[in-house]
Amino acid sequence: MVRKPAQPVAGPAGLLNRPLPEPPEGLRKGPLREEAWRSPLRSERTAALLGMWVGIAFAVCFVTGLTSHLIQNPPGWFGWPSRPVNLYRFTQGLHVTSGFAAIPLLLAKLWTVYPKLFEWPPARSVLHAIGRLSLLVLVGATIFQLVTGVLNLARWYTPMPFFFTTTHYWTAWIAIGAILVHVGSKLAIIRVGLSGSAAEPVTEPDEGAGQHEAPAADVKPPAGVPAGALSRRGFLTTVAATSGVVALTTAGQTVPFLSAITVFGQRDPDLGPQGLPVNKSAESAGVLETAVDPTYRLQLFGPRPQQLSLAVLLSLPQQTVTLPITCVEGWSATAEWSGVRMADLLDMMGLSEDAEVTVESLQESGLYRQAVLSPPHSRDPLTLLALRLNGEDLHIDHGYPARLIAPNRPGVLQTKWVSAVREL
Ligand code: HEM
Ligand SMILES: Nc1nc2c(c(=O)[nH]1)N[C@H]1C(S)=C(S)[C@@H](COP(=O)(O)O)O[C@H]1N2
Ligand SMILES: [Mo]
Repeated sequence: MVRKPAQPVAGPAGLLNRPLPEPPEGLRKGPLREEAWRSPLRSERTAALLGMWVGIAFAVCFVTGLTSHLIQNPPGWFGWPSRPVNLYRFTQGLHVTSGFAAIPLLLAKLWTVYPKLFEWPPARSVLHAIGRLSLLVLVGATIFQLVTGVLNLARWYTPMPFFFTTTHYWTAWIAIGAILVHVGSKLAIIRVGLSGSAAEPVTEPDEGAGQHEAPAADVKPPAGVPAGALSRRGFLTTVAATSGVVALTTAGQTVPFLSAITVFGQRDPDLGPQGLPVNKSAESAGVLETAVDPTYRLQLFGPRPQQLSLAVLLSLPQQTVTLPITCVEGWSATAEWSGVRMADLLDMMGLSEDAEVTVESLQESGLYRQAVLSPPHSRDPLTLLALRLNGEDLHIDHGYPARLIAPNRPGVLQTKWVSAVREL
């Protein structure tokens, strides 16, 4: 394919655009040979279609992940409702499921485009070199998101010498930014690729849209490709099916009727004491003794401070609600909880309807030893200081003697082994 050299332009842009000297042809060996990559599966159409699928999966991950971030770190303008009770279960289940589904899509996309690593000449101009280097950010950030997400779900924290949530959050912005820049710079090729007319592998235009060559009309595999080899449609169908199977076998950790085929979900939603999984055990939280101490008192700090023993808590009006525990890691399970309405406790403390409190744990250290509870969750009649689970006293791993359970709220904010409720 003959390329027109870039037109020289004056000024700094001209410098960036100035053609670089061609490297010696003698270096064109192995993967750098002109005919090294000839699979007809690697067309612009496959690249564009796969790119679109990866883009959709990443967009879903970004929006749902950002939602989870905002719920946990709410700025003033952000409000998260307490109903429907399963909304966060849906958004975070979708986050993890679409993230897993993106893995085969991204791998296939990288496979279709990686011969570009061996593009000749490696850099036509400084601008071209910068453009190619920027792809490192795109590929690096997207792979990083999927790898750290999977490591976190597998609870394999050791290979991550950083705090997962913060790093995953900032890299999400880099990944989404890099995707947008990439889509913007490839818009012309994407349009042709998705229009369905680009039958032949076509080399991308050097600069801008206008000079794109008309795609060849007939699809003939290039010389050397055996007849009967995987067709483009077969390739795309295989990739889509793989992605679908991964999604279905991940979603079972949160969609009950799929739980029998869970492979990638890290939790069986039915497994654990009282039929509910446990993330942080009483032992690892260091509360094995304090949680069963008979001198336990729930401390209420507000206009009317008080201390309530477990017996007193059990003598207050008890409510029973059916609510899910929804871990940020994507698993969730519904259970029946009984205990004292949080609104009743806040009234006893003399707090107004719009008061905010922190719910604190006997656990002395750790990120999730306390959580802020604000309206609408604090006043929702479904929000309980739960004392019983599925008809039994709370198991110590589920937060005995008392734990917070509120509708439509991430698991990390459902404090176990509650020791105090404090006006903020
Ligand atoms: C296999 C793929 C993925 C998995 C398993 C995964 C898993 C997770 C998990 C477990 C969390 C909750 C962290 C916490 O609250 O402690 C999370 C949060 C998040 N994820 Fe992902 N993720 C994946 C892919 C992605 C992708 C592709 C993006 C965006 C491009 C993304 C963006 C986010 C964001 C913005 C958050 C919020 C972080 C925060 O709360 O500060 N994730 N993800
Ligand atoms: N005090 C305390 N409460 C906690 C945690 C914790 O680490 N410490 N982990 C939270 C997380 S991440 C989840 S998913 C839920 C799980 O509740 P379960 O163990 O009863 O299923 O508890 C939450 N409550
Ligand atoms: Mo969790």
